[in-house]
Amino acid sequence: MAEPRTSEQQGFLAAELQQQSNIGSLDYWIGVTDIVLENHWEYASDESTVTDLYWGPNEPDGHIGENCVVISASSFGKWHDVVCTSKRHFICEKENSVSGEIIG
Ligand SMILES: [Ca+2]
Repeated sequence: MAEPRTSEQQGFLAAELQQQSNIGSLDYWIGVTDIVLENHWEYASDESTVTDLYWGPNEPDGHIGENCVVISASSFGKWHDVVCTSKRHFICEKENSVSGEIIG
């Protein structure tokens, strides 16, 4: 799952959502959750604390009912907390085999 950890990675994902019209109206899971401790957001892959959060206006708003996060094309790539069992598209993340950097 995509886990935006820098402003560059967040910006890359947001730009991709805007540029690709076929995906431009949809939300996508990212690997961020507060399911372990309410309002403590951590990355799903390693449970490390998310220090840079990119919430949309009035988000997060779901409290204990919404513990998973989508990157929202309709909010220009900002994040929304949503119900974890809802069906969404998702973005995979893989390591760049040459540089070791995340390439999205
Ligand atoms: Ca929550």
